[in-house]
Amino acid sequence: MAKQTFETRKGEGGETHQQVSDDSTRTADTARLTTNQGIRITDNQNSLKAGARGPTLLEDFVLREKIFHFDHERIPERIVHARGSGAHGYFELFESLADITKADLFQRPGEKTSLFARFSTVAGGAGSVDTPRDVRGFAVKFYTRQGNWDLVGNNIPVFFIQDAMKFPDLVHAVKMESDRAFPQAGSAHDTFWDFASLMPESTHMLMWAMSDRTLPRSLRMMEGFGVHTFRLVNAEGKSTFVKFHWKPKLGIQSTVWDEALKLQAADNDYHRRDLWEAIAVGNFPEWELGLQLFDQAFADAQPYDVLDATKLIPEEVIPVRIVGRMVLDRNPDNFFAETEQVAFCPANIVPGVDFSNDPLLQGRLFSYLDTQKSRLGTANFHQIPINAPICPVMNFQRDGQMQMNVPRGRANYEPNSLADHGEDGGPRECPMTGFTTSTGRPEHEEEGDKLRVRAELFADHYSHARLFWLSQQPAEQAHIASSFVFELSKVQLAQVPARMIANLRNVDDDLAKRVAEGLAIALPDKKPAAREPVSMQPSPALSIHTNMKAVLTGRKVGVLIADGTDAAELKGLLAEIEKAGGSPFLVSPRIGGAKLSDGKVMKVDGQLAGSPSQLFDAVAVVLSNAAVEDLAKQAVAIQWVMDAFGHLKAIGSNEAATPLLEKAGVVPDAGVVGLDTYFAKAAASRYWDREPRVRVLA
Ligand code: HDE
Repeated sequence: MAKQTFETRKGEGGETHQQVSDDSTRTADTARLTTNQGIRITDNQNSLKAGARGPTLLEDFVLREKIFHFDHERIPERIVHARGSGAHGYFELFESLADITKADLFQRPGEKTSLFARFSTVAGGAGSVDTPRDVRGFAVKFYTRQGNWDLVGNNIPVFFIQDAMKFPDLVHAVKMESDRAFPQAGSAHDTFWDFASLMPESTHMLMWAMSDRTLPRSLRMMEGFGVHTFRLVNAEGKSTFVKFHWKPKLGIQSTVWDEALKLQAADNDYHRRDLWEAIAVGNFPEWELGLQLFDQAFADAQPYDVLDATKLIPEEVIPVRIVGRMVLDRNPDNFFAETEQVAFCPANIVPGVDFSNDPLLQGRLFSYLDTQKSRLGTANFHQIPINAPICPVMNFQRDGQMQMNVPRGRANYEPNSLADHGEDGGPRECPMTGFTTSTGRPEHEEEGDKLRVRAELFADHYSHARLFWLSQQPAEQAHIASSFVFELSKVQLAQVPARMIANLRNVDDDLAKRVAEGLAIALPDKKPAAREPVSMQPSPALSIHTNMKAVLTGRKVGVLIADGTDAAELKGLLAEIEKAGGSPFLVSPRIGGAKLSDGKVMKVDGQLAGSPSQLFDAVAVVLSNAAVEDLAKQAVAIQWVMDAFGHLKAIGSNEAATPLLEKAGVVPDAGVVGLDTYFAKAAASRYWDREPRVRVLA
């Protein structure tokens, strides 16, 4: 960065002025403060007044412009997905998909396409916390040579509702209640469960929402899904149905509920910081793109409708074919200009990809364009750098607020014959390479009366919810049942919990009983199902625990040290953690560091009181006898170890630390280890077997 050339002086009232020297040859133009009109500013500390103590003058255009711009800094936040974090990166293709799609980005193996990805919570406002129980948005904008393609998905492969008609109701119900404006960012309240319990089609999604999927450990450790069935279309016009999947390279991982709650206190920006820091140090987050491909015959043979966004296709039935990877390798330069102004739109699609008739998707095709106009204020939002395609944008659309282009000539219509006179006649239709809508089924099969109805198979509300439940490990099932209990315990409308449990009896009676017992209410009668559920083979791919990777890569280990910590022991431990791909984070009672056994002061990354163990994937306690005597009396140190144990993390410690572990109630198990080389291996896992010993679950 260029060296700043300014001098500091005090003004008449003692205020600080940082001023460039008068010597214009020494100071670059860009180092000089100006108004938005480019007028250089002499004083950025004082408004223009009539006399030193007189009233401020309306004439002060510098002040007025500065405050005017500031007053308008905020734009309407997104009605859903308001809180998000984004990053730049690229997509790299592994194999040519020319046989199934003509989309340019899927043609040449090894080719990279730049992209911008944004992850978000759904219900909370832009300033809400990162770790509520909530679905996460997973939106990717590919800047392809054929224009922008937006894959605007979630971290859950299904959705709450089947028809776009119900989206405003769903969102009104889940967001803060309209009279009291709380809760800010969670679904554990009356209106959400009132609505959900009256909408049996939401049951499958509720199972996911109540699972640990909604408590991701990191944005880098969650899966992404396109949710709807889309189509890929090849050069011959042949179309294949597709479901899009993103698989995280670090594996899928979640936190436990108590940990997620405490993370809200520990760091409101937990996910945002984690993503930013990983990219900043070069640990680039990565996902593989996978496709589930199937044809009309497969679709017709299923007991569910592939156009119903509350259903999924088990990976064991149609395997996910990995075709490329997404790497996020650059943080935004400016949060507002990029992450806030990025305008995703499922209707942004390129030749070779096409929509299906999913009625939820069809509604989305309208909504996003409309919402961007209200958020960004102009029909020219596509010209903002983060939204601008990298290929030429050529058409006869003109004018509008904030028009950035200066089109030349008279050709703002076609057909025209201006070229006959040597004028630029503008662009023309391109039937060979332009976007063509796939015809799908033969026309006679698609035709029908105009009907406001749901398709028959959409009435199966429970088969997939049951499939999900039966595909979970026992610990995961206990988490789901307990989340239902927690959320419904916050509901004050007396009729709602029983109505919800009556629905759950269609999923699994054991689940329904556990929730009823957890709430201490009588088991209600089963709600009659609109269509009898069918049984499906459990799908292990749906379980987080089955698919977690026991690796330390991308994970953080909190290491508690204090004065007197053995220098050699600490050095060995840090080396082991780093060798295993983890990042050690040193914590001590004082941020200045700890004086180790060799007399040297070790700088640390965090103060004990400000770095609770929720922030780490595993912890190590390396103390001296003298230090442990003091720490074993301090609630903050005891809580640090106790929470790590309660959150089922590995705890490594040296012998001197034992009194602190005992005070924290740590009981030996496979995750409680010494500081030898085994610690790094132990730190890569969570200890689910410990859970019944630390909390009662439903
Ligand atoms: Fe969205 N959704 N949505 N949604 N959605 C928005 O667009 C909408 C749905 C999703 O990081 C809004 O720019 C309707 C499903 C993501 O900027 C809005 C329906 C899925 C994001 C909107 C749905 C999503 C949004 C709000 C039902 C998963 C954030 C602000 C028909 C496949 C994108 C905005 C970002 C954002 C409408 C349902 C994902 C209002 C009408 C299903 C990831 O246009």
